[in-house]
Amino acid sequence: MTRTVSILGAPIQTGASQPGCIMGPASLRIAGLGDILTELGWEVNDLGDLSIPAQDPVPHKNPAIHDLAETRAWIEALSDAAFDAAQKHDRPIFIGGDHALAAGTLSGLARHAKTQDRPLFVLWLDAHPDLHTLETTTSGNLHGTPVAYVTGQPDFEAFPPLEASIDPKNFCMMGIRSVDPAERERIKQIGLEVHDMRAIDETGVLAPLRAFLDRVRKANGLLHVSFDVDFLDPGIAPAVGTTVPGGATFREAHLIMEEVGDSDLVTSLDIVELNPFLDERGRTAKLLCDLAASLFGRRVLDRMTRSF
Ligand code: EXY
Ligand code: MN
Ligand code: MN
Ligand code: MN
Repeated sequence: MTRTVSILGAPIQTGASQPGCIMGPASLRIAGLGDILTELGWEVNDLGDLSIPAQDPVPHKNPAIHDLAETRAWIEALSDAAFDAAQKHDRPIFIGGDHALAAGTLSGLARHAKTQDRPLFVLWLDAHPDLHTLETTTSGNLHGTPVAYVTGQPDFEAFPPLEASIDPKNFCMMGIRSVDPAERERIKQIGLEVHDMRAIDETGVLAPLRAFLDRVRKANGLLHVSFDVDFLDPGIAPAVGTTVPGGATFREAHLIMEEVGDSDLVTSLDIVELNPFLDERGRTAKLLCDLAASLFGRRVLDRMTRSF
């Protein structure tokens, strides 16, 4: 039976300080995301882009003066859209747009998981833990806050009330290498599993990833992968506004996507923070599509046979 994918664009950019993520969904479509998944045998339902109210061209530096009514509106709309997509398709893919969009996708997916009576697990691939509350953030950039929001941390009265939160212990973070003091405190306080780049240098990605996948399997969990472009080393993925040196290599990233793909546990994906304004002839967008193909079934040998 053909398995179904849906693609929903969330052209959000007010969460980031460098404008341009609004063009991310278009860039990923031009790079051929839908066609690559169709070639792999998936039935692809492109749901278009969420219509987002007019956005501030440049975010305020302090959420207290943000017009959070706009933000609240699109978080609610995206949460509903993510819930519907998860109800109707095997694997919804949400393409951004900056990482603030995860406040919408993860809250909707958490509601979906509740209807299935299954826990939701999250593999967070990012240079940053995105664990600020609206009180602790110093930049005011909302893309640094989604994990705090969906795990039910305090001070999010300006965001939609959560109908279902995600247990922090169901997160596995990989690639972390830029953490603010308030985030470091909260990681300890809530017991978030974080494999920073030093840990990955020492153990490689497979051992911690396999242990996490075993937990998901044993719990009969749903698994969401939230892929932030800045997880990758800027040398191979320059098109992101928050680059941090020393990121994941091409093969580390593909190995993670191939291993998660082999587990057949993944039920949804975010691809976020692509900023085409900073890209080089679509190079980063094409790499992201290549990585999505590894998550959805393409293996290295396919490349060899494909290249003849
Ligand atoms: N922690 C810093 C801040 O809160 O502004 C940097 C956040 C970058 C967030 C990007 C999406 O991952
Ligand atoms: Mn504003
Ligand atoms: Mn992020
Ligand atoms: Mn990041």
